[in-house]
Amino acid sequence: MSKGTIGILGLGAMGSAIAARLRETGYTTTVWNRTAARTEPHVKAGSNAAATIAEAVQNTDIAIAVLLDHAGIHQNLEPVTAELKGKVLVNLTTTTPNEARATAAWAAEHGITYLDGAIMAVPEMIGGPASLLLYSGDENAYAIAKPALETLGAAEYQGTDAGLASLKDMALLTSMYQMFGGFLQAAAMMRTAGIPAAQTAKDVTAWLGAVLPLVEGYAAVIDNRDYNPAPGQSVDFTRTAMASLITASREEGISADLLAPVKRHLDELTATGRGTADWISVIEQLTITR
Ligand code: FVH
Repeated sequence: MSKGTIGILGLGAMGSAIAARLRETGYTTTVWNRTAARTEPHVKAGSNAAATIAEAVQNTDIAIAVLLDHAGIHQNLEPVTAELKGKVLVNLTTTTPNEARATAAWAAEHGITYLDGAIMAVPEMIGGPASLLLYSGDENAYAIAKPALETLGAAEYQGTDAGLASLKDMALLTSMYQMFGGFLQAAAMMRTAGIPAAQTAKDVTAWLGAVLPLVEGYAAVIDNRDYNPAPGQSVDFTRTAMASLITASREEGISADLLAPVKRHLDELTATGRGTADWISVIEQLTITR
């Protein structure tokens, strides 16, 4: 027995994985894609294809949008506000927190029950144990869509501010890219001695695995904003260490551009008399006045 009809708007790699998973778990799916040919494999697998986005929305209880970006969302959904009125719209397109909030405000204006989402998974992971999706926005939308959304991966509701899922997504991706940047720096340094990246990958994985749990202690200090006297490594100590890393990179002919910003913040803390504070007080340098 069908559990309800879900419209999937956008059949790129991610939209296709979501449509397949919803079919597999017993949902009736209506699919729409700008390039209509992309609906064909889905129709063969049991989905209904809609010729227009309006038709896709009309025939669904819940519409899930998985387009490339925020601009595409508004370009395609604004003409179908009448069809979306009174329905649940889940937007899984990656956007910034403020873009998510803007879409939520637009949806509210048009009587659309809006939930924003962020996917912490690649298409192959959808429906698997490691798949995590973050949601924020209208609580009622979340309650209605939850059974379907839980088939895609673990579902975490962040709160009624529609920007929260995106904020967490962006924060986690930021930490990921900074970490991968660290690996690239390490691999570039080791390559100067003929050590292949495959070896450095193993070494970095072991090293980061050993030191990563330190962030929990850092978090306690940050939450108390209790940096002085330093419970851990001081600004002055870390500044010296960072200077060595920068010099070592440059001596091997490797740019230190990825390291320099942290050193600049440490320099500023020392220059303003905060050299004895814990080095993680760098976090206070990151807030810029808006
Ligand atoms: N793929 C991934 O690993 C990541 C994981 C984390 C979350 N992202 C986000 O998911 C959104 C969709 O990503 P995708 O992987 O499906 O992306 P593509 O395969 O490139 O497909 C893009 C779809 O968007 C359609 N599209 C693009 N621009 C427009 C537009 N102006 N109007 C209508 N549709 C548009 C495109 O249609 P077509 O090119 O086939 O006609 C595809 O359906 C994305 O936000 C990721 O950041 C995925």
